[in-house]
Amino acid sequence: MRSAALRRITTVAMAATLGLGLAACGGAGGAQDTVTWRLAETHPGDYPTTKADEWFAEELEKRSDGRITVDVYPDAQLGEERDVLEQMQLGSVELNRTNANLVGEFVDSWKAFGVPYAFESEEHFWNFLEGDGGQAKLDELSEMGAVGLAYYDSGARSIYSNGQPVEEPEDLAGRNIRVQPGSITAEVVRELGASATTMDFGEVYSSIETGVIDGAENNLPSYVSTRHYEVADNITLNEHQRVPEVLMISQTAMDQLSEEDQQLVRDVARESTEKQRELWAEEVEQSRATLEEAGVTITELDDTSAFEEAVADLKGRYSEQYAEFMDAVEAAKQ
Ligand code: GTR
Repeated sequence: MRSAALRRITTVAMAATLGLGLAACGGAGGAQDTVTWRLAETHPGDYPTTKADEWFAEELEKRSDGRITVDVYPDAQLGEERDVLEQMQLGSVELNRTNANLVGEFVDSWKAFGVPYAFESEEHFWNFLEGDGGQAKLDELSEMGAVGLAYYDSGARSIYSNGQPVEEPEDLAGRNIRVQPGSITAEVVRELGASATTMDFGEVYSSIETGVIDGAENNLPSYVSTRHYEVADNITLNEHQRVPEVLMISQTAMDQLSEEDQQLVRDVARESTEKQRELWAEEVEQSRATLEEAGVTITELDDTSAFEEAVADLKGRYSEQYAEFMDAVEAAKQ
């Protein structure tokens, strides 16, 4: 495992080097003839989000007759998600696929995605994302100089750890659970009864292995692809949050294109959602099979009410703070 400090230095150096290549060819002012962009992805090449990024890149290159080239950098090659969000603002990364929880540090209203048990089901979640509520959230990304292009599925997040299986919130007492930077999940985890440590994704495996933390929370595909199940072998499907993945582009990059090409970028991104959702559904099934084969304890709950009750006050507070979001979530129930 690379150390955090080393990773950061590598990231900065890489960003600086890549930054030199920023000036795309093309005429002075206005739309450029051709552009080459970088797309940052934290997951490995065979993960559903990465495959959707690749699909987006290939389709865009084809349909723009080569005017738009997107190079996908998987495996956090351009840095951890939080660092990439900063690099986007500095102009050294053009496109980014990130999890909505991370965005909260840059656009406060995006913390709303972390409200626990906001969505009743996958159907409700997608109804929201594909409706006016979802579009309004994408529009809010202008606050960080970005254009929201599309959502990808990320299922529901659940808690995993080593030690005895967790059947009720009380069982979480004394466990230290890693959460993503920028989100309200630390508070959610604390209300559930555990302690919480904020940490970059790439540091989680070694931190569980060395006992710095006891576990983390995520969806099944991430739990499997990171191999966290090797060091934290029980997961409880308490599903405290449904947090989408988002594909975004910096406004500066978008402004390099003609109106038509901007529309093409939007269209192809939207279409890539369909692709990603298909891949996602397959991946969830495969992940489950991998976990069962590995002997991981998957604790299914008859209902999540004990967990929901534990976070009810917090949910009430944040629902008031993000009332507009929660109204749109409510409206998406039909
Ligand atoms: C995953 C998400 C990643 C990353 C990760 C994390 O579900 O796809 O982008 O945010 O969670 O927990 O850091």
